[in-house]
Amino acid sequence: MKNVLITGITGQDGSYLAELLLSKGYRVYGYNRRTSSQNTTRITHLLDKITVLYGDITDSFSIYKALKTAEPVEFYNLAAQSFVGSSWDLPESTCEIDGLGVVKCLEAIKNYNPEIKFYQASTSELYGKVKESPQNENTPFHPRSPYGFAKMMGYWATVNYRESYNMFAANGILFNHESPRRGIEFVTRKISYGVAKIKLGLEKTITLGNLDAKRDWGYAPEYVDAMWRILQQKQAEDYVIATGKAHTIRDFVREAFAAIGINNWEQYVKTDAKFLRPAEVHELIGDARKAEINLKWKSKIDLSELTKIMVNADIELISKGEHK
Ligand code: NAP
Ligand code: G4F
Repeated sequence: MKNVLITGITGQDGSYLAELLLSKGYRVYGYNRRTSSQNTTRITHLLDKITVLYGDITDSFSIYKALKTAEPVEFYNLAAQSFVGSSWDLPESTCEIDGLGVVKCLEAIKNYNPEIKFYQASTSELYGKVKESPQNENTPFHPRSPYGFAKMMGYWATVNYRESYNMFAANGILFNHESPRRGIEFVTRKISYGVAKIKLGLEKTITLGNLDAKRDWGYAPEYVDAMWRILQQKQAEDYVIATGKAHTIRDFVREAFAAIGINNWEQYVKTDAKFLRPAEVHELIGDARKAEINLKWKSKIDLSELTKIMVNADIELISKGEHK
């Protein structure tokens, strides 16, 4: 049986990746930071199948200890302060976690066992003010937020440890991917949750920021499969993972309301400048042809299906009286 270590196990992707790797027969170790109240809601159903180790990727020794306990063959670094919006309020800690934290993981692996394969959760936010469309593995970066420039350090650290020490270290440059497990502060979940509340008569409107931004949205369970495939290759390489289709926030809102049979969605949506960002990433669209050829990976769920999945899940959640 192969052992695997996942940082960010309590997050959206960590929970889906843990399910996938358990189904493939891995022994899963998750790395979870200490919080004052329990934050394991996304992995409650997995707690008797995985081992949770306490640690924080800003704390090198805790990473080293986790390696010693888990003895992983694969290490997926999904831990991050992942909300772009908060990164302007938390620029230093975002850099500590999303930038330096990656260096700490790589150093720990290099010193403990450089044979461990390393996956870094890189992001389309690296492209920021885009230099070409669609974006592929060779498109130059221009990050537009503390989150973006912190992740840029993580990206280049991964490339450099691969080139300098011949380690199997690879970046997945993932475009936005969503699910019913998405954090409530991200725009897709904010919309699906808001639409579900409107459907159930609990709310009258949703208040959003920039409706014109475009994103390439996929379905998270498909994207964690791409992560695994990246680490199964003969050679460590970086991959763009995306659907190849971009839609505006307005399109997402329209589809989400259509899922509950409402066409005149405009009367339910307000905008407020407090949700605008100091610098916006206006349009992201990925070219995942390299992944399609080498990894045999392609996204299947389109925007209309994605919004239905998310809105229906939120209707069920709220109806059962459960929290976001
Ligand atoms: P998420 O739901 O916000 O999960 C982030 C995880 O990181 C949580 O488990 C969180 O723990 C953990 N974490 C935060 N700070 C930590 C620290 N100092 N030490 C240890 N763990 C820490 O994010 P996600 O959507 O699953 O994304 C997973 C990764 O992919 C992130 O690195 C994100 O930046 C990247 N990414 C995401 C997308 C996307 O569209 N979802 C696209 C590209 C890249 P708590 O539960 O304690 O907060
Ligand atoms: O849902 P978002 O907050 O996601 P964003 O900024 O694209 O970042 C996500 O995807 C990245 C991959 O590209 C990940 F690396 C990152 O970790 C995260 O998962 O915002 C999407 C867009 C933005 O243009 C934002 O300005 O939606 C716009 N928006 C409009 N109204 C809003 C709102 N975003 C949020 N969060 N809340 C709003 O009310």
